[in-house]
Amino acid sequence: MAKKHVQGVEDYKGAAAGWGALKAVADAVRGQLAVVNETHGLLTMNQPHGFDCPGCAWPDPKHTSSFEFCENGAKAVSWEATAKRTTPEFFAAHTVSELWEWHDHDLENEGRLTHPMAYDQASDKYLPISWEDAMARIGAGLRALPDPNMAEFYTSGRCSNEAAFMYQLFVREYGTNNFPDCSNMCHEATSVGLPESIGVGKGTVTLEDFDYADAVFCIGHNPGTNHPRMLTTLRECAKRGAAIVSINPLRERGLERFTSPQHPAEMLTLSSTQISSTYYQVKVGGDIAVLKGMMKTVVALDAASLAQGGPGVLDRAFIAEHTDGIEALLADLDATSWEAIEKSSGLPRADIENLGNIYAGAKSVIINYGMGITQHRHGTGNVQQIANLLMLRGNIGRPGAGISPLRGHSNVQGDRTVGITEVPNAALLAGIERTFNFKPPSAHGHDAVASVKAIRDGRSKALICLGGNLAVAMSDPEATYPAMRSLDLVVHIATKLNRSHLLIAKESIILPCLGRTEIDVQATGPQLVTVEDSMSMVHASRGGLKPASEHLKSETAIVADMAIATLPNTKVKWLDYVADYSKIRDAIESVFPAFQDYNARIKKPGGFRLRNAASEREWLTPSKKAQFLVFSGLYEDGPAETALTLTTLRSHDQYNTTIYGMNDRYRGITGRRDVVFVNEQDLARRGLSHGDLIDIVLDRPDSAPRALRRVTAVAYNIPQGSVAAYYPEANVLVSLDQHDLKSGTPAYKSIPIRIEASAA
Ligand SMILES: Nc1nc2c(c(=O)[nH]1)N[C@H]1C(S)=C(S)[C@@H](COP(=O)(O)OP(=O)(O)OC[C@H]3O[C@@H](n4cnc5c(=O)[nH]c(N)nc54)[C@H](O)[C@@H]3O)O[C@H]1N2
Ligand SMILES: Nc1nc2c(c(=O)[nH]1)N[C@H]1C(S)=C(S)[C@@H](COP(=O)(O)OP(=O)(O)OC[C@H]3O[C@@H](n4cnc5c(=O)[nH]c(N)nc54)[C@H](O)[C@@H]3O)O[C@H]1N2
Ligand SMILES: [Mo]
Repeated sequence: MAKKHVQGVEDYKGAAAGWGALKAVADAVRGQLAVVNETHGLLTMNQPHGFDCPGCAWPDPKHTSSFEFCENGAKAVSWEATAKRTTPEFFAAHTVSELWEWHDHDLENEGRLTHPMAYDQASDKYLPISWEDAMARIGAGLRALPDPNMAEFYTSGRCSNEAAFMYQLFVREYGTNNFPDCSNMCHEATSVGLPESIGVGKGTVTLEDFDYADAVFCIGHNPGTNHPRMLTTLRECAKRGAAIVSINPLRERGLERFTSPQHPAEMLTLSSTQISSTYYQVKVGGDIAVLKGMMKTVVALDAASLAQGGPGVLDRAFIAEHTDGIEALLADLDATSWEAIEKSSGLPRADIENLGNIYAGAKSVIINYGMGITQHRHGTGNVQQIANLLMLRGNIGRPGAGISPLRGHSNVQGDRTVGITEVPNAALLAGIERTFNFKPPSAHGHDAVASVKAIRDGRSKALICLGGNLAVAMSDPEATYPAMRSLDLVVHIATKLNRSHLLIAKESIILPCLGRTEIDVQATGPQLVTVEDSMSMVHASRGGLKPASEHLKSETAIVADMAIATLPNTKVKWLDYVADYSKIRDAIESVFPAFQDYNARIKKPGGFRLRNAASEREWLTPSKKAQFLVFSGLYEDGPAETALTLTTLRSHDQYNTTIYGMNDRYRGITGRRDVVFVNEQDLARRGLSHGDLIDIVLDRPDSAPRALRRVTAVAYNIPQGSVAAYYPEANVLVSLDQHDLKSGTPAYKSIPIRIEASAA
């Protein structure tokens, strides 16, 4: 039977990228950029002397000789380098109550913020304010708090190492470790899980390792949309004959087929490269089961090989010399039945054994993963099972092998490296004291969820946001929005207007900053900044465009001004650092010796790699060995047989809470986001069908009723029991208490739900 036609819903038949992507870029650029900027902006992206793309944290190839084309990078750049402006006249024309009714896309689409603004209650409008006044109010507000731990300092992962370092220094001298950051909602399960397993909280591979891998696994990430430059790497792996295996509830087009814009032959002949050689659609939340099943298969293959007098399949030398805990892992695998694995993963045993065979048959394996792994109630457990699987065959710390978490924001990893953390270690604290002569606080601070709870409960009264859109990114708007409105002071350092800025506190201030594409001139001349990608490469980024407004300041300068305004007896020579960012890098090097010769090493195109002990098989765990860590049981998100689990996704036309447009090309959605992807049989079983208006209702007896109402059901190729909807709309269904038990990462991808027809 032909599917009923639903407005804006079609099957997408093409490969990823190709001409469709070129057209999308042309549209994006035409919509935003000043014509003069067009070529300059895009051509200097990810070049040795240009700026780092604010899109994603996938590394740049060593010798970037020509413009590396990426549709979503181009969208990110044109969104920042837009010719549109959100001026004081704009704010004069619209009350905050009126703007609150606008769509998130329309708020940001007004363009770049141009002036510092402060909220005026009498008119319900943001009015211009001088930088001096803004800083005086911020300083007074922060000094007025009885305890520095009553302020929260959020960081979104776009800011440079230099700005992030200055920020954490200011906040620690002020006296708190309350550093909620976007990483807490993203790869915290990695930052918490991997140190326990392998002693470092970062990926162990480099881009070169992909040249030597025999099998590359992609679990729970969507590179065609979120890390498009990765497709070039995967394409090369596929061409070379490496196995590429995807484990994902959805058949994401970028993981299936890719037409490379870098390769004219493919473009002109309308051909494409098949990416994944094997693709299994796991149930949402079924990854621990798949990983345990794969490990069971490897162990069984090992026994069979030994029985036939073969060498075995486990890397016994690696396990003996480098690891602890194999016995407990083997016992757990033994105790886990195939029946339970099949039920929890939604995959037949034969498929999982096939995955195990591919894994065991490959000499060197890389496993990539993203939010499909981390944003679960057991995200840390997920991450640690991936590490276990790799360790069984010594796939960590040698060429062509390793673990590869795909980080989110372009500098989220660097921000962490230079001190944005709510749990400072002794080395960081000692480094600050040694370098700056004050004693930073050592008590653990708040992560993102804890900060919102503290605000909700009135324990925190001020919030400073270095970028981002915390209230919309965070779970539970029903709790988060009123919490934000109860604050005494909110400051947003931002490039564009977003909904978080409209959650008005007693005092609300917006400070407009330079973006990465823009020239940053300080007292000693134009400055460069540095960033760290997903693979620990640190390199320089220099903006080339004229700033969007003459009133903008750099994030680094804004942080310094806040510090000066807040800390009358500061020990730090803030203005010297702002005048010359190379001095900030010297200070970073003094606090973190891993940045040895920082200023010299970033002169080299491509920069340098921060040492990663695990990739050299040095294990910074208490026992000095890598740890096999048991996750007991099989994690099933859904409480009952008939229950559904909702995962939340990014569309192809968004950057987190930034909605560029209403299309999701590869999933066949045009002009709308109010859809939910459901298996056809799950619909039928409930008397529903493709195109019906439905409500998604949280199915947790211990939680207040929550629902996302009147969304259109799309019958979609997704396993039974699994449902998908867009982030951030679906955040109404996630309570602040639904998060990974170990890392606090909100469980945005394991939401127990029911679906029902909407009331007429
Ligand atoms: N253009 C663009 N680029 C971006 C971003 C963006 O929004 N737009 N965001 C940036 C940021 S901050 C981040 S963190 C990254 C995010 O990059 P991704 O990790 O790719 O992000 P998601 O869209 O959340 O996609 C998660 C993928 O996991 C799958 N998935 C969902 N649930 C499960 C599950 O239970 N198991 C498995 N195995 N898979 C599952 C989904 O089908 C989807 O393919 O991208 C970064 N880059
Ligand atoms: N349901 C659900 N929720 C999620 C997720 C999910 O998958 N599902 N993903 C989570 C993840 S992985 C993340 S990382 C968070 C994202 O959370 P955030 O990082 O807080 O959100 P963004 O949408 O990236 O922030 C966008 C805003 O950043 C500002 N901005 C842009 N560029 C710059 C700049 O250069 N400097 C400054 N100062 N500001 C700038 C603009 O004002 C823009 O409006 O959301 C999380 N929330
Ligand atoms: Mo992220």
